[in-house]
Formats: sequence, C-alpha cells, structure tokens
Amino acid sequence: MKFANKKIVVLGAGVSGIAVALILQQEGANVILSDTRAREQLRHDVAPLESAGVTLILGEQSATLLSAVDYLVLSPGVSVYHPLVEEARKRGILVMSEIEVAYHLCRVPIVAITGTNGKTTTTTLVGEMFRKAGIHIAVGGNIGEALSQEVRDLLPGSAAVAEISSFQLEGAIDFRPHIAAILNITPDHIDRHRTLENYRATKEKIFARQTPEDFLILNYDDPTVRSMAEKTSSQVFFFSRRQILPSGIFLDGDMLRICWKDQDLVVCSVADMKLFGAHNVENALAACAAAYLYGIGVQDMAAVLKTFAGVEHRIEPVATLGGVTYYNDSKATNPESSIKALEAFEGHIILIAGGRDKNTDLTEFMKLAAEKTDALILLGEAKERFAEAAAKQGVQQIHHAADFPEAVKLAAQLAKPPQVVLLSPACASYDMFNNYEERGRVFKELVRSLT
Ligand code: UMA
Repeated sequence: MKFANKKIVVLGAGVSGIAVALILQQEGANVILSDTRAREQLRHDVAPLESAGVTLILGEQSATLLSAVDYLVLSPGVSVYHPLVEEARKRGILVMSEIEVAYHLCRVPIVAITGTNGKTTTTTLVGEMFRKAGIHIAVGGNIGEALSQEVRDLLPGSAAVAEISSFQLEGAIDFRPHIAAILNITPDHIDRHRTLENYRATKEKIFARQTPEDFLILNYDDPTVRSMAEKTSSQVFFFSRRQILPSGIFLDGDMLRICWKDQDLVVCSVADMKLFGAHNVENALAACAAAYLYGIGVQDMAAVLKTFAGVEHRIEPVATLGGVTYYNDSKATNPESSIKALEAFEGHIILIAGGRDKNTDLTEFMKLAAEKTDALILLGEAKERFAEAAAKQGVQQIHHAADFPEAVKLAAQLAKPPQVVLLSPACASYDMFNNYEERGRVFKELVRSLT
C-alpha cells in the first residue's frame, strides 16, 4: 500500500493518532488529524505535527472531513461503527486501523499477541526472550506505544513484537503477522463490538491473512480458541496448561515441555518461574511458543522465566505494611482478569473493586470472591450492581467507598496478617481516571502514603 501523495484523514489525536499522522506526513501523504476534543483538552502536544505540515481539525467529526480523501485511519479508540466510517465506505474511501499502516511500513517479521487477558505479560515476556537471544526488536501496540512508530525504523534481521487489541484488529486489512498468538477469549468490550460473536470474529482477524509459511499459537484449553485451528491456513502450534499434547508446548507435571516435529525439549519447571499464578503459566507457555517458533533456544527462554517478575499494574506488589502486602492489579478491567488475580492467592483477600461498569456477567467472579475474600470494598459507577451480585453469591463483608483514598484507608483499617489487600477492579477506569495506568499509580501512591 502506498501512502505518498494520498490525502489521509486520521481520527483521534491520542498516542496512536499522533504517531501515525506524523509518520504518514513524513511518508509524503497529505494528512488531516481530527479529534473531537478542544486543543486544551488534548492529552498530547500537537505542535510538532503542525510544524511538520499535518492539518489539525478539532471539534465535530462530520462528513466534510472526507472531501477528496483516499484513506481514513482510525485510532484504536474510534469504533468501526463511527458514522464517518460508514460514510467513508459509501464513498469508496479505504478505512484502516493504525496497525494496518504499521504493517505496511514494517520490513521485518511481526509477532502479534492477542486475547482477552494476559496480552501485556505475554508480549513483554516474548520481548525479553528475543532480547536475551540477542535479537534486535521493537515492542509496541496496545502495550502503550504506537506500533507504526515502533516498527518504522527496524532493519532486516530485527523483529517486531506487538500486543494487539480487538480495537486495533477491527480496521485490519492486510495485517499479517508471521507468528500470531490468541491467548483466550472471554466476554469483554461488548459495549464496543456489540456481540460476543463480533468480538470473537474481530480477534480472528489476527490470522485472517496468514499463509502456510506462518504460525498461529492457540490455547488448547480454551474451546473457542482451540476451534480456530479449523479456520486458519497457517501452521497451528497449541499450548496447554491442562493436557499433555502430542505436539506443541504443554505442562508435563511441573515442566514446560515442547514437542514439535522431531524435537522434544524442556524449558524449565513452574517452580523455577518468578511469576506466580496459573494464568502466568499460560502466558509463559504462549511466550515460549512464540520464541521457539522464531528459533530461540530454551536456555534463553528459561533465563527470562527465572528472573521476570511481572509487568506494572498486573498483580504488582506495592508494599508490605504491618505484615499485610498490597497488590496493584489495576490492569484487571474485566471480571475474567480479576478471577485470574483471585486464583493467584490462597485466600484472605481484602479486595477493592469497581469502576466503570462494562455490564459483564459477575456470577463466576462473585462466587470466587465469596470463597477467597474476607472483605470486598466497592467504589465507582459499578458499585451498586457489584454489591447486589456479591450479596447474591454469599460475599459476607461488603463495604462501599466514595473514592480511592477512602477505599485504601478502609482496606488498611480492615487488613491484618495473613490477609493481603488487592486492587483488582474488574471494571474500566474511565469513571474516575484517564486510564488504568493512572488508576494504578494513584493506588500505589495512596498505599505508600500509609507509611
Ligand atoms: N477520539 C475522537 N473521536 C472518537 C473517539 C475518540 O476524536 O470518536 C479521540 C479522543 O478525543 C482522544 C483520542 O481519540 O483524544 C484517543 O485515542 P484512543 O482512544 O485510540 O487512544 P490512544 O491514546 O491512541 O491509545 C491507543 C490505545 N487505546 C485504546 O485502545 C482505547 C492504547 O491502549 C494503546 O496503548 C495506544 O493506542 C498505543 O497503541 C490502551 C487500552 O486501553 C492501553 N486498550 C484497550 C484495553 O487494553 O482494554 C483496548
């Protein structure tokens, strides 16, 4: 796909939009960057874009933006149900996501990881394994940096490791990772994709353009993901935490073992891993699969697994005060992710949850909360519905907090060893914060200020 001399509108002036607008302008396109926010509300500096020749149009995103336009590029936060997308398609304008632009600018193989949960940890692990093996890489995508920016200057011999969300896949056209992984699929982002079926179909776009030269890593233990093996023309490499597989990577007792063609290799044992929790064993299996398929040795995989302690905001230990450890799991923006966090502890949890409600089913989450928590502190827009669901499943101690300072103060008053305090909201953060990172940082500051 050629970008030079095209007139391109980019919707959304966040991390992705700003990066891709500048790159496209530098590639010789004539770029308009549009955002509904006023200049003073934009979270990023747009002055360098204007100096580079990008036209900034702020305010209403109406059809006048599309006059004589060739391509419409969507930031991940802009849905394909946006009225301008329909209008663009009617006019024959090619609509694509930022990762599609990244794909066309990238000259090296892409390793792309998607799934409802575990993406960031797995992507980070893969990146670390590649680095350990001495391969020059860039890591980007949903993990925080625009993929287009990260891949642009990669030279042959390097690789791109990308965390890919369903939002980014919506506008994928030719996007073809050499190695793709789908970790799991549970209901999430239904407000955006409208149905679970649409959400699943969007995730499948990660392998839609793959060929028999490419690899697709699938979770054998997730029936929805396992069944995708029938829909791809790429080579399927399964991972399983629950079963010994004839081919793929799996847990054999306590050992992470790879069987593929005539090779039979052991990476390390679960006890050797610094990460804890069953979900992290799955993330480690998927990461080793990607590293193995790229040709990385098991020694390098094991070295990373023995030292890597986890990513920020994912069951991140913050401090131990009076024998009680506080964990920041702000990245848990859906019940499934919070279930993984609850499962990682023996019990005795003082759980802080709530935020912007995604109207997800809470039955399993609250069943486990009844089993594992000694107290549940709820806050944010979701607190009433969460309280109702918790009471229904038999959670005994339910507290309400007006805001984060009150929630942390209450947790500190309640918690006594061997209890732990866990922030795992099972909700989006947008009712109180700009994003989950800010929520996690605020939580950590509040915990540290308890000392
Ligand atoms: N905007 C419009 N019109 C609209 C909607 C939004 O102009 O109709 C504007 C907003 O006013 C705002 C800008 O778009 O100024 C925000 O763009 P964005 O929401 O696409 O956010 P970015 O800053 O570009 O960050 C995006 C991802 N955000 C989302 O998917 C919501 C980041 O993932 C990603 O790290 C970043 O690109 C770099 O690739 C974050 C995320 O929350 C972590 N992802 C979701 C998740 O993990 O659950 C999918």
